Amino acid sequence: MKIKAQPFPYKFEVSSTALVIIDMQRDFIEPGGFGHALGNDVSLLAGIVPACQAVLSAWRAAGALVVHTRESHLADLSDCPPSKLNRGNPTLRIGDIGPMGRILVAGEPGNQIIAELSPMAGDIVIDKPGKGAFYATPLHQLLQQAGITHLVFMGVTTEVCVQSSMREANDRGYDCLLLADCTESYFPSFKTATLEMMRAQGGIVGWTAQSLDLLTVL
Ligand code: TIU
Repeated sequence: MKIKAQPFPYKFEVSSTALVIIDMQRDFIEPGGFGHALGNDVSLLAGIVPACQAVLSAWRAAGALVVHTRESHLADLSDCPPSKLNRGNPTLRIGDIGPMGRILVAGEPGNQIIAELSPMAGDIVIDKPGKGAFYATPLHQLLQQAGITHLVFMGVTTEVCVQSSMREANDRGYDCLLLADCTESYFPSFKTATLEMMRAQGGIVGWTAQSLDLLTVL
């Protein structure tokens, strides 16, 4: 298959491509979570949910692999380095009790993927302690076992976990496509800059496309 993309058309086969949905968790999208505690206006992020749902549903119908990630830490925070725990001046720190349970801790209500994009049996779900999806996770090994060479990315936030994950994937040899209308940032200018820098220099990190261009071929 070939779809319209920047900086040039993106070619892939569904059998060797995974849809990677980064951190579409209540902790980032709903008030009272980690994103909110960091001082961000979280309302912007919910806007991409319908487009993400449309892609997820078409991707499932095509029978292709789906990966979800969650930024989450163990209850004892042994996988959260002091640099991450103490950075900045949030109202609630990682591990503190907020309105949706303990902030960014695995298993807490706020740490769950939003209901609209819930994982299903057969999906891969990765809990990751870092911003990138490959750091301290079995993701690369699982993708290799599944014969995956191409990754289509959606999720939040564009310049933090999505960008880190896509860069890690690119360095591991995956051809990566980011769906521009299925990713969002708390800072619109950062989203724009990230999309531009990923596809610059002949696709130095990968490609960007609109979800409709993918839906058309699916
Ligand atoms: N703060 C921010 O923009 N993002 C994160 O902390 N994590 C993710 O992007 N998932």
